[in-house]
Parts: sequence; C-alpha cells; structure tokens
Amino acid sequence: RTLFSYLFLLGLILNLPVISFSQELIQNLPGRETLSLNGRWNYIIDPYKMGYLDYRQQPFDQSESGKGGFYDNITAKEIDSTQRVEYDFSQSPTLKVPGDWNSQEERLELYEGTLWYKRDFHVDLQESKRYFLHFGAVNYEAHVYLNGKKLGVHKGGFTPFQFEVTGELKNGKNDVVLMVDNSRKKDEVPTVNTDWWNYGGITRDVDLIITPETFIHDYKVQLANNDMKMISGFVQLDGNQKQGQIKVEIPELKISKTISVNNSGKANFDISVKNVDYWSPKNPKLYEVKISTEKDEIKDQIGFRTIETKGQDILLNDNSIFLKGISIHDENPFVEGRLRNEGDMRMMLSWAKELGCNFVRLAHYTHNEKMLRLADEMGLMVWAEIPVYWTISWENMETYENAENQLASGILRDKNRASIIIWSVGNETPVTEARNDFMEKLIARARQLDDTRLIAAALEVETEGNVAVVNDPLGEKLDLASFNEYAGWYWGEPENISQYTFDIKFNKPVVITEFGGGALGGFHADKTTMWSEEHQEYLYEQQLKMLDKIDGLRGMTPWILVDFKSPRRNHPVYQNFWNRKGIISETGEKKKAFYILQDYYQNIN
Ligand code: GCB
Repeated sequence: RTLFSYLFLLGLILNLPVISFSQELIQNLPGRETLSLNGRWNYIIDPYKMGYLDYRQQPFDQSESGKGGFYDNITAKEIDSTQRVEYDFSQSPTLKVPGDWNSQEERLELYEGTLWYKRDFHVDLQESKRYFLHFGAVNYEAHVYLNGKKLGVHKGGFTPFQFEVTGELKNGKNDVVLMVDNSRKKDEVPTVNTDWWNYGGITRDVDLIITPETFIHDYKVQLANNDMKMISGFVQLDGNQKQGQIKVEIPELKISKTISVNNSGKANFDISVKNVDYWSPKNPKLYEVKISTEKDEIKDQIGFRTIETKGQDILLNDNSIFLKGISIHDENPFVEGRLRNEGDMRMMLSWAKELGCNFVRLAHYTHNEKMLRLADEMGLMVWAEIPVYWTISWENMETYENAENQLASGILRDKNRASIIIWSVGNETPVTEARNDFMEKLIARARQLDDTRLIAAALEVETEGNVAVVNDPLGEKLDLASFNEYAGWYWGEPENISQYTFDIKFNKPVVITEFGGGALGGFHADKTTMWSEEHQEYLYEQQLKMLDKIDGLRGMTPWILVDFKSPRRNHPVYQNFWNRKGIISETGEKKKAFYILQDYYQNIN
C-alpha cells in the first residue's frame, strides 16, 4: 500500500473529490518526443494561501463547484469591469523555469511558503497520441491544474512526477497552473532541519511528453547481478494493445532479440553477451540500445558494468577499485541557486575530474537526470542519495511512505545509468529502534527494486577518547562501512589528528563519506587560524595521513567540492550564509586544500 492509496481511500471516506496523484514515470525522457514548457512563467506570491483556501480555510478545489482558486485563472477569460478579482496572472511578473525562486528575486531569497505559477501553451493535438505533463522536480509540494482542473498533488522536492493529460488537453491554447509550497514541516522528507538552502519552485524542466497510444513505458537493460556475460532486463508497455512483440537491439554488440510480451504487457529477457567493452571511469563506453514495437521506438545510451563487494574490496567489473570521490550539492556557486542546465552540471563534474575523481557523491537528494547521464558519459561513478537526513519522523508511516517513494522514483528513473553504483538511504541518522526499523525497511526496499547495485548510508562515528568507533547496527545490513567523520573540525584539533584511530565493527569496504572543514577562499593566515585556507589545507593533510592507516579503506568523498548556501551559517565575515567547506570557493577559486586532495588522488591507481 502506498501513501497515495491511503490518501485515496481517505478521500473516498470523507467524500472529497477524488484527486489523481502522480503516476508511474515514463522511462527516458530525453529519448521522447516532447514539447518543452520551460521559459517564463507568471507568478504570484501567496503567503496566506489566498488562492487555495477560503476565509474558513477550506480548499476551493474541494468545494462543490471546485472553483474560486487562483487556478481558475479568471482574468484570462471574459470578465467585465464590474467583477471583483484580486489576482491576475497575466499582469504578474515572471520567473524563469527551470529555476528556484529564491535566486531570481530579492524579496524571495529567504521566502518559504506558497507561490503560484502559470503558463499558457499551445498544442496541435494529434490523432491516436497520448500526452503526459512531466515535471523534473518541484520543491516541495506541488498542486497541478490544467485548464482549471486539478490533476493532482506531488510531494518531494527532487523527484520527477507526471500526469496523463490525454483527453484533458484542448486543441490550441491551454494553461497550466501550479501552487508550490516549500514550507518546512517536521514530518516531511527532509524534515525542518537541513544544512542547505531551501530553494523553492519549479527547479527542473517541464515537458509535455507525446507518445503513441500503446508505448514503451519503462525498461531496464543492464548486466545481470554480477554476471558479466548476461544482459538482463524487461520492457513494459502501456496502452490498449499490450500484446505482440518487442525487439531489443544493440547493434554494436550484434544483438537483436525479439520477445513476446505477457498479459500485462511486460517482456522479461536475458541475453548472453560476449566481447562487451565494459563501462568504467577509464573507459566510459556507452552502447546505443534500441527498443521497438510495431508502434513505438526508443533509443538510449547504456553502459554495462558490474559492481560488488568481496570482503573489504569493491569490485568494478571484477577489478578492485578505490573510490576517489568528492561530495557535490545540486547548486551553482556563480549564478546562485540550483543547477539549471547541462552547462552548469558539466562545470561541476569537470571540476571533479580535474581533482582526479572517479567517483562523486551526489548529496543529499536525487539530482537531475541530466547529471546522471553526464556522469555516464564522463566516466564518474555515482553515490545517489535521498533526503532522509538527520532527524526524520521515524514513527510516522506517511513519512516512511514518502521516503520510500523518493527512493523508488530515483531507482525507477536512473536504473539504466551505469554510473550509479550505490543507492544511499540516508545521512547521519541517529540510532534508535524506530530509526533502525525505518532504515531497515528502506534498505530492504532498495534491494528489492535493484539487485545490481550496492546499498549504503552515511553513518556516524562515536568518539571514545582518541578512538572513533563505527558500530551503528545498520552497518550489518549495508554493503559498505561508510560514515562521516569530522576529526579536526567538529571534534578534536587538526594537530591531534595523527593520534586518532578507528574501530570499525564491520568487515566491509570502508568509505569515508564526509570529512572537511571551512575556509574562506582568499583568506590567508597561518595554519592554526580558523577560516584560513591554510587551516583547511592542514586539516586535509592530517586527515589523509590518518585515513591512510585504516584497514580496508576503499574510498572517500570529502565534504565538499564547492561552497554552498546554508541558512545555518551565520558568521557575518567568514560565512554570510555560505557553508565554507568547499575546496573551491563560491567565485570558482580553488582553495589550497583542493591541491592536497588532487595530489593524494594522483598517487592512487
Ligand atoms: C554533515 C552533513 C552535511 C553538512 C556538513 C557540515 O555532516 O552531512 O550535510 O553540510 O556536515 O558542513 O556540517
């Protein structure tokens, strides 16, 4: 049972108008025929939810007429000067989509609340086609209306969602209206407290996807679980004519396989392969894969690799590897705000390459689909994560459903990306029984959804004198002994780091998912002076010496590639709302620590 089915039942019991919630995602958006709805959208700031609730706080869209909200977009229709209307999209200012609102308008910089978006678009409806309105990500809660009618609600600021709008679209002009609310709430995922900016709005692409009546809805084409000689997967059709055959072709491997679909429109397959040029950071080989039916065809670029652990080793295509990584937020330091396009993303990943990385931790939530495709292409292995961060409401079922939904959406969307080797189910969550149950359920779900990748989480250490102990019971269930440790920053002094040792209770590959310290780019002093580049540099030198002594150390993703904005960072001189743990400053200058890490990575194979 999903959260949505519970809400659906609740809706029925309370006799509320039934809302269709967002539906199963279509695989491979870039491979589809789409009409982009990016561009300028009118917006209205609505801190009191005037456009949604009447003065008794009842939602207009659940009233008998369903009318009265801003989604009516009434001024676009014939109204005369005698009518009282207290909003008007057409005369309201615009925001760029995709893009968070905070970075586009000064009075929205710290805004957390409700904002409405509207855009008109034109469609020439085609016979026997289906249409889906797709959002790459909207932070946090989105209510979506098409031509005044509610399509549904989506929660979760970093995962894609869509609604089928076949039959709802008009030939010619249409309007889409969104109410977006980024208020922080205790029971949401993430919860109220995070160390990143709560960028609100439509932060990723909006597209109208156009498909044939019966089409290829989803597919997985990957090597089977640790079998380098078998491509295993499925194709799922959607539509009225789900019978017949599908064809999977990989021309470069001389593969062309025809499979019949079963009654539910699904075809499972196993295809033995020889002479595959395996994907790896040194050789990010992608093959063109073509999937077709009589009526539909889709192409993708897919890499083939295996990933597994053996004792304290991580094996990529059966070869032991060291994860030379760095943590990254989905944020552009130059044009403050979320990464908006491929250029921004390429800049971030190119910095990681320059640092000598073969691995990136895309913290702390699902990043843009384009980022994963770039990682595939550029040869960077990826740790992907969901915002189960710090103090989630562990005992709330809906919170769990929400977390699971975000996990599942990421896996559903990115399961064909060779770059992703690890699904992380959370970061620095405090050990309690309720939390252990919650996390264990997430781990089990992740394994059920994908048995071809590792499952991990960023755990914490407990310090006992000079010893950092890693004994979080969750470690038993995960594939890695992966944890954050802030020796020399949140505990201890950099000069004492050499005395610290680790007591790790799990015989698994050790990956340090965070360490680091803050420095203001361009501020120079001696190594004992807080916030100086020299202090951060010294901390990195000491950390690397200490970490080198860990048995089974198989990788690290220091915190973090670039400075990023955080409301928790209030020092007026050194921080000014920036988390300064970047080894690159917010103006793109490499700090001294960058070169220490670069040098360290250069000396590892
Ligand atoms: C952490 C968190 C990360 C923070 C970082 C910090 O442990 O995982 O999200 O930004 O520490 O700078 O304190």
